[in-house]
Amino acid sequence: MQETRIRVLEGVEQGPVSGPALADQLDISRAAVWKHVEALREAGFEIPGSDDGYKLGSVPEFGPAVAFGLEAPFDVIYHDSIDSTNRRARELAAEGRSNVAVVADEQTGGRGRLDRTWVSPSGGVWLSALVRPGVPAAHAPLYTLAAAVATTRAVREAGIEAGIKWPNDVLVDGRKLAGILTEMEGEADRVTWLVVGVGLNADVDPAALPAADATSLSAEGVNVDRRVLTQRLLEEFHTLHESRETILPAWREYADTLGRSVRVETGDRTVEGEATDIEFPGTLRIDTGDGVEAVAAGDCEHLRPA
Ligand code: BT5
Repeated sequence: MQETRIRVLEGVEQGPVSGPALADQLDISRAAVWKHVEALREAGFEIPGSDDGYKLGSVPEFGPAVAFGLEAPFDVIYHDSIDSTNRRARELAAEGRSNVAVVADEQTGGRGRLDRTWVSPSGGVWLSALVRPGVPAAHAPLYTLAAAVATTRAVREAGIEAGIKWPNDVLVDGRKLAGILTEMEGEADRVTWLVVGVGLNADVDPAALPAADATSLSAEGVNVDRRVLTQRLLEEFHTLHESRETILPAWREYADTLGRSVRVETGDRTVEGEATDIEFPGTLRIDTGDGVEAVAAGDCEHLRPA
């Protein structure tokens, strides 16, 4: 949402405020105030006008309203429907943008890792954060972990005991609630841009999802305000991004994988054993019984508890 429009919203939130007073306050014309108020009403904000002026009523549950009240420095670009928020964020990266969050209600071409399909019906939180962290490319996995921690915290605040499966899944009782896809461009010693995509099944019917073990917030019995959820997720992600040393300890705290018996397929080998720890920048340590193996990436299956 445009900067001035957000300031108009903040103004009417403090209301009632008259059009002329708001125009003075924001140093814009009265006609411009009126135009912004009309556009906001069209976007679903309730802004009744009375003799005392404008006053903010209800705020839409999702949509462009995600930008309103967000306490993190992301420009929010919202789409009712888009092929893939990660694809759009990559495009914005190529245009030189940074600190952007692309958010959608529905994706028609959502992607998982290794070009798998990510099913993204209307009602989800499908978002991609574009950042330029200025770290070596090898550190990129840390941002996947940060997104998993941010998602877990936002979901826990909504009342659901989610945990993290290494490296990129947020689970509720073993069922997949969210997945993360991190993409980047850069040279070995420096990431140019990083796009962290989060797919969170919010108000989605699990019957519409492909995996038998998928779940959603609504299926877990929680009716969330997707705007607040998205904001909390972005705020937590920003905080972790600013203080990287806190990412691994937080991840350990929420990890569902540590202490479990796991099987990890890396593409060229399979490693089975007990997951004992995670180390920078996101490597899983697995005790196979014959020694400890460090696995940087792969698909992880939780076997029985260790
Ligand atoms: C992931 O891949 O889990 C990463 C998902 C990232 C999606 C976000 S949405 C916003 C942004 N824009 C994009 O286009 N993508 C990102 P992976 O670990 O490879 O898991 C993919 C597998 O999860 C699929 O093969 C299915 O089995 C399963 N799956 C597909 N859609 C699902 C859903 N909505 N919920 C749970 N599981 C799903």
